[in-house]
Amino acid sequence: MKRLLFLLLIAQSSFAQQKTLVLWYSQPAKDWNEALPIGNGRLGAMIFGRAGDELIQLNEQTLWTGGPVNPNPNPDAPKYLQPVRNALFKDSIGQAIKLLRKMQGPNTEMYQPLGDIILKQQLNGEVSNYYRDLNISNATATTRFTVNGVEYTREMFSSAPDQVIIIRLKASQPKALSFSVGVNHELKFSRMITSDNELVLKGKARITNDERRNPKPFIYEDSLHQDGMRFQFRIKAVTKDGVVSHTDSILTISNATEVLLYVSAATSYNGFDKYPDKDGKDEEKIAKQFLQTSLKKDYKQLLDAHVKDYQKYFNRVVLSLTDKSADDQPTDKRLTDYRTTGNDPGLEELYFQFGRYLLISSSRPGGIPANLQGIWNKEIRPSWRSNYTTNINVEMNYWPAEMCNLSEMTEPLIQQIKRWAVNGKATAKNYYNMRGWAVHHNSDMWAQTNPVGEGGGDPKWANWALGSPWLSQHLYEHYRFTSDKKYLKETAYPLMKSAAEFCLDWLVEKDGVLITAPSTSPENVYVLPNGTKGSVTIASAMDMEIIWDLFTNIIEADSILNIDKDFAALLKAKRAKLSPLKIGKAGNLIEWYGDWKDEDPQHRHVSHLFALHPGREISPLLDPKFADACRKTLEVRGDGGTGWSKAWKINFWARLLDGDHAYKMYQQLLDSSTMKNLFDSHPPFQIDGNFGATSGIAEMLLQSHLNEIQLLPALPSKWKDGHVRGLIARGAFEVEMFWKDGKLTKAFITSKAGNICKLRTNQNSAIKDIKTTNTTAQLNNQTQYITSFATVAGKTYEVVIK
Ligand code: FUC
Repeated sequence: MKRLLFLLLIAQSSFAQQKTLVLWYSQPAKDWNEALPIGNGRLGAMIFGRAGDELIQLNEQTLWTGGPVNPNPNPDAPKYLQPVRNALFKDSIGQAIKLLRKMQGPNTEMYQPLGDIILKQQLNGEVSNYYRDLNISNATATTRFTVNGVEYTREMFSSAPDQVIIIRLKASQPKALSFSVGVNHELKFSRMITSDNELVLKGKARITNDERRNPKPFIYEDSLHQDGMRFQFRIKAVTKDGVVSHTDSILTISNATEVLLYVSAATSYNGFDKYPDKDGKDEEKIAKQFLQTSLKKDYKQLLDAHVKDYQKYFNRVVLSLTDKSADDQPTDKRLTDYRTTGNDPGLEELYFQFGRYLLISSSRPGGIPANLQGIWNKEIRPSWRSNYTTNINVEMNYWPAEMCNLSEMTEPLIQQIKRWAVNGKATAKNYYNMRGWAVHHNSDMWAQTNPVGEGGGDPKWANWALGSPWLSQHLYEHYRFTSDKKYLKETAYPLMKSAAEFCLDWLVEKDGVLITAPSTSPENVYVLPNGTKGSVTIASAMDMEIIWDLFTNIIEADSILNIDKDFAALLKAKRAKLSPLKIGKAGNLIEWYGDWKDEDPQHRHVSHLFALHPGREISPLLDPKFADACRKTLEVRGDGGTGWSKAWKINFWARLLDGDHAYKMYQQLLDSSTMKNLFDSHPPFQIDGNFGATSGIAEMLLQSHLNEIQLLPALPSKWKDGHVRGLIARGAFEVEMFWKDGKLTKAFITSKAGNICKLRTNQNSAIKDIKTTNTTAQLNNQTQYITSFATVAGKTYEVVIK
């Protein structure tokens, strides 16, 4: 039996270098799913890397159709709530669905592309030595090729400090570079060259995306209300030795050795409650300003500032699963090989870090949250509007943020939650005559909160009403990871309390327990014993679990803040009365109010396992009975599903402490739900799966949801030796771990807030022989914890294991 010796030492962690992590290809992108994404949170681009006819597709995060929401689009809605409940209590499911449709409102708006840049380069000969990459260690993309003995190089990045996209084109021989720059868009736009030789594209988003009511031609203006969002981007070419000329809408650069293209962009977005046209910002002024300021800097200054800014975030986490990476092979080949060999730990590291890259590139403080596609979308009618789906997808986007040391990137979500709380208060009042704030399953940049569907949506998604308690989990998690009490008191708590007020009003008592009605288990369908199929019911397990989670977080928050004893006591009483979780005949966790069958037993949503992840109500360490029921549920659900579904299953299995099954799900994701550019595929591209997988990998290595730090809780046997640095545990601890032959060999814990540290390793059977040299360390429970000890903020503690 291994003896574990815990030494409380103040020690320096070994600062292993970040690896150079690169996605690279030996041919240009054939389509968008092979193009490579760059972004600074606000400005994104997909780079195709074509030699003679380059396409760079642009996005700006705030370019959406529509404008501020109508807070009361369906004044009749409240009158249907009681009849819906009556119908549900009588098992008249069809009637309940009919009535629920009458409680729906407008659909959300859509995220829009900013436009295209087309670079046409004169190439007098065959292209050879072709190479393109995305280096996620410094967030730059390069395309390189040779024609007639001249090597051409294009480097691109999207700078957060300077708020511009920079493209540098170079030739290896003097004056061998000649190309034109054009722009294009599918929406209404104009293009021009200014007197300063700036190429400008100006456009307008549609005022409504409602294709049924407003078929083509698109509606850009609405004389009664408002006009659509204005947008523009501007391109300036700077060259020392080339000649810049132009037609009326194309820039031409001739005989240059090196050219810098500065690209700036802005929209008139001025906040979720301002009309984007009449009350909009002066997008021209903003775009010009970004351009003018960056034009004062040369390439090196811009690049240095960009890399420094990016690496400040990216380099915080290092993951090493192998010394030998197959990075001499192109990424698409590695992916194909992986599908047959199942063996490329370097690719597994790359994909994990790619999720962190995508979050840094699509969610920056001051912006709005990463949407269904982050910030990368080329369609004017994107799938699912490229909006926010709150019954899993937008939350999944933010699962890795805190654990993977990108806490700042949650700021856009927290700000958006404040907006949801504003609109959601109107929705709770106007739709249900209830307190607090309500968010339904679909939303957008304008923070829409009403049930969507326009009377025709299926209530199994459209009428799901528990967005506010789920989103509130992120408010509290931000506190749990940072220990920022001021934030908890001033920002999180009031929003959480208001969400709880909605839940209190939403709950109804039936047969001595508190239930929800209407209720769905997104977006699944049950089959009653008599064969009746339905999606709407009462008290789905997920509803109960989400409400349990919020109430528990508030009770815990109150024990920290000590400001709201009565409310905490009320929630304790209500929590005790919530319709309980049940285990079914097949040993599974029951999804519905009754032990009913699923129409599709392999349905992609596994909503009723919310309590296992991202919740904390069920754990093998708390009650193996319920954990076993979750395992059974997952076995029946199977290992398939869409990209995000597989990603969620990595997290579930990790929380069940089954590293090998978690790893199996990771392999499945790379096998069948990953595109050549490593974007997650639903299909089509959905970024949630990328983020969910990054979170799942972190959960395999470190867990802390039970207010203790579990080191390597679900390490797969395949990852025999490894090292990870920079993961964050709740309680504000930064963790570094080394392992060999599947056993933890050493760890460093840096305390950021001076909290008590409780530790558990993955060899949890052998905790008999604890020795500690530190007198303040206290052993809580020999069979449960290795140890628990007081820490000092800013100090690093070394865990020595013999
Ligand atoms: C939910 C999921 C779908 C898709 C959509 C964006 O409705 O059920 O699979 O991910 O969100």
